[in-house]
Amino acid sequence: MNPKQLVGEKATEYIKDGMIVGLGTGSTAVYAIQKIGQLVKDGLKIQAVPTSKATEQLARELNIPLLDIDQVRSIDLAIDGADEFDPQKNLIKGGGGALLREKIVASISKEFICIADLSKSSPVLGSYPLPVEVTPFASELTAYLLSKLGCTPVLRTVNGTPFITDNQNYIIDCKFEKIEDPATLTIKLNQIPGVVENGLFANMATRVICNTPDGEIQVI
Ligand code: ABF
Repeated sequence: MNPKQLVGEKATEYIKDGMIVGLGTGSTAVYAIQKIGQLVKDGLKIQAVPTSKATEQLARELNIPLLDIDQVRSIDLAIDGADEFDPQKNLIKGGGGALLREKIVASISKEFICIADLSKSSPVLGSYPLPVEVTPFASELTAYLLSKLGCTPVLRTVNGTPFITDNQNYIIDCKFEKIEDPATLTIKLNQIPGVVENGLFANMATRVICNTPDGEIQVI
C-alpha cells in the first residue's frame, strides 16, 4: 500500500457514527475520502463538509451525505493533507489552492488530523513555498507588501494566467528561507489588507499521521 493510502485510510479509524466530518483536499485526502465512501456504504452514519469543489464532487460520487458549511457551527473531526509539517505539528497547506476553505473547516473542528507522507516532514517549515490567498484587486501591491515580510512572492499561474481559487481569488506562493515562528508570521500575513488567508496552520493539527521509512504508521 502506498504511503498516502496508508495514512489516509488510517485516519478514518478515528471516525465514529453520528460525527460531522471535514473532508480535506489533495491526493492523500482522496484516499481517506474513498475509504469513508466505503464505510458509508457499509452503514457508517456521518455527515461531511467538503473543503473544495473537487472534494465535494468526489464525495457526491461516493454518496457521502454532505452539509453546507453554513449549516454547521462545529465539526467533530477534520481529515486533511499538508504540503509540509514540522515536529510541533505546524503545517504549510495550500499547494492545491484550497487553503481558505480548509482553514475555515479546521478552525471549527474539535479534532483535526493531518495526513501526510514522510516526504512532507521538515525540522523547520519553509522548504515549501507558503501559499497565500489574495484578492485579485491590488495583487501586485499585496505581493510587494508580502515581500517586506522577508519572502520571495510569486503569483501562481496556470498556462500563463493567474490560478483562480474556488473563492475567485488569486494565490501568491511566498518562499521564505525558514519559518521559525509560524504563529507570529500568520498574524503578520493576515494584517496585510489584500491577504484573504494564508497556508500556515499553526497549532491547529491535533495529530499528524505519517508513514515511517519502513512503511509503518507513526502518529505525531
Ligand atoms: C491539501 O493537501 C492542501 O492543503 C495541500 O496542498 C495538499 C497536499 O496534497 P497531497 O496530499 O496531494 O500531497 O490539504
